[in-house]
Amino acid sequence: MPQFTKTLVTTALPYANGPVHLGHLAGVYLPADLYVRYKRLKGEDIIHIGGSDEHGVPITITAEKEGILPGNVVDRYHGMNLEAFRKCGISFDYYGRTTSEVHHNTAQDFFLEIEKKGIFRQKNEKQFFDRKANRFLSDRYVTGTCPICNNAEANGDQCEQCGTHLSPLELINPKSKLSDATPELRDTMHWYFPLGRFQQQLEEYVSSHEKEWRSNVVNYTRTWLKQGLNDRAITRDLSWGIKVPLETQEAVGKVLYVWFDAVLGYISFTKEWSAKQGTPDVWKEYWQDPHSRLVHFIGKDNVVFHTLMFPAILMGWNEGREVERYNLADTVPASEFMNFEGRKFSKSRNYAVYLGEFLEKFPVDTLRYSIAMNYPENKDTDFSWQDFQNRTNGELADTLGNFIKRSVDFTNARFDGVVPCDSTVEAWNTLGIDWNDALEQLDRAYEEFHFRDAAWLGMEIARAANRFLTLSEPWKMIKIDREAAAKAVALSLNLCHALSIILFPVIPETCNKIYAMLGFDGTLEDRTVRGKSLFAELVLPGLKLGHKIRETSEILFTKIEDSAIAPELAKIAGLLAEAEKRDAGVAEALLEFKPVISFDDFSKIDLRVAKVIAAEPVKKAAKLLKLQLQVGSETKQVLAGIAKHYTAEEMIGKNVVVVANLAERTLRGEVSEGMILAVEGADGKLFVVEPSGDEINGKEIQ
Ligand code: B3M
Ligand code: ZN
Repeated sequence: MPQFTKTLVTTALPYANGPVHLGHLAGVYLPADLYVRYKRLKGEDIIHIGGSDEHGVPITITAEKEGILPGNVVDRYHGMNLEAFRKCGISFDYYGRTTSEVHHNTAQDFFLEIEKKGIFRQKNEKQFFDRKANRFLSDRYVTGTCPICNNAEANGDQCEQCGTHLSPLELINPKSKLSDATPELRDTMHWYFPLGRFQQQLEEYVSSHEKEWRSNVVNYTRTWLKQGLNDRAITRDLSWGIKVPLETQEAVGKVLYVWFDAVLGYISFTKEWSAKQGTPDVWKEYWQDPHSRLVHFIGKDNVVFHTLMFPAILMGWNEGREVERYNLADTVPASEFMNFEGRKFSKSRNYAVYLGEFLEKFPVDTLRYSIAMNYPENKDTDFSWQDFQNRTNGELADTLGNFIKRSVDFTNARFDGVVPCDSTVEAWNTLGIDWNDALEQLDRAYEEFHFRDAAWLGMEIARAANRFLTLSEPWKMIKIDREAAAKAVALSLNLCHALSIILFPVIPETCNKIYAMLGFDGTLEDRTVRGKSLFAELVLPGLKLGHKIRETSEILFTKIEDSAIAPELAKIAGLLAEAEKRDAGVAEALLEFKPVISFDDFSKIDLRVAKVIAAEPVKKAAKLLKLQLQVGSETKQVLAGIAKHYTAEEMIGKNVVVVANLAERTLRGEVSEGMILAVEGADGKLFVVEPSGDEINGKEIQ
């Protein structure tokens, strides 16, 4: 691996339209903080840049829902999230906002540079316009009936019920969310970024980095590359956002698409950090010096924006430039998701634990530790209150806390609070762990983003230390062999010191307490100096004969009683009961029959028995299967939203019932000439209606 002199770490910018929860912390901010704190301990030059994503439709929709201005929404949640991160000990070097002037200028500069080179394409397209509100409607502002599953409240970009990605033009009975009016189609012009123009460069970029990337990151990225990259609209008709910086008529009312601006926030915020330090040009060393390393921490849902879009935007800027060329990401450690008590976090259903709320009840390091031990590195993991309680009581309190307190108290009681002798390297090896090997493993765990391993290895050392103290029994030994007891105490105190450094990335507040109990002034942060590795010093005992520790100890972790967890468990039970009621409500609602129709209306529907003779998945539509049906002497192609319930192979040979005279529609560029009948069973599973018998093919249902 090449030697990097500097590292720039960025963390995904959370939308400032709601409070951050445990899932966000687990996937992005805590792992980044562990990495950054560890590298700082090693004396490396590393900065952590983050901030709020304050533009885009998520913000304006929240504002409209609450009847306030978008500016008020972002002010509220930016402040709230910044405070939550501070309480969680996420040590950002800078936490910016995309509404800042520096950011607006940066994003507009990028737009102009790429526009000047003629890279963007302009396209006229039809878009819904709300006459009452006098506004073009971007995807999320249109709602209507899903053409796949008939959900009457599908969004213009996606149907939440069946998950299909949609365009507003595909919705049946489209309505404006602003006024409820039926919108009309009008021509509008948008700027497109031609991702396909960078296909080859991106392939080369990915090929040269993927060895270092996690398989989920490679898979998402490769899937996109394989499908061929398309033009992406990078402007929107919205009033909230960064104005398209052109004076032309076409630019009126247009803002940059939020993803185009958000990723550039990483650059803007590094500039702001740099200015705040009083060195306005230093940001360039992190972005433009090829020896600096760039690492994006994100969740798995943001992968392609960071491995394809953002690099392509930077390639657009770099094209034809000799100077001020930007670095592309070296690695993108994207996490899987952390669930909560077996279910996905859901902001909209309030099924979440928000950070601020959590920290009012439990100490920050219990949270950091428990999340680090459940880091969703390569599969989804689960946070449960039971696991949280077990880890806090068994590992933090009984193992670590107990070991530190016993060591400090015994030294004060029997050795006047002084390290009674020097400890030797040989003594470390009596612990039953190979010390050098353990340190190397820890280093690898952090450097390769295996944070669960890192936290676990740290606790293993605490376990070994605790075991050592228990077995060597210096409180008994001192009566017969004071020297042997002194050795055990010296080693224990040195282990306390080593643990304070080893566990510092995971539980910094606690480690500073340990450090203070060992008699040091200031914090471990104060001891971190660029160019000097505290971690490397751990190969030797750090506390010498005569070192004076503090006279008082403290209990590092109090045990969490069942009674403290009980209200949390009750709350979950309540939320789950509510969800069940809601689901039952849906079932009841279905029994409210639709309005009566005449016999003539019914007889217009031509229902036929058909046989599936071929079936295949549909590109970019995970829910759809493309079926070829034999209906008597005719064949029909039907797109059915059943791919989550049946494989293509399972469908072949089945008899189905098809609405044979339904008007043709085009979905995902494919024609669908009918619909097949299916019914939803428990848990949302679909069952297609399957009449049996070969002789009935093509027959009408009556
Ligand atoms: N705000 C999406 C999200 O919160 C988006 C991330 C931007 S990172 C530049 O998932
Ligand atoms: Zn749907």
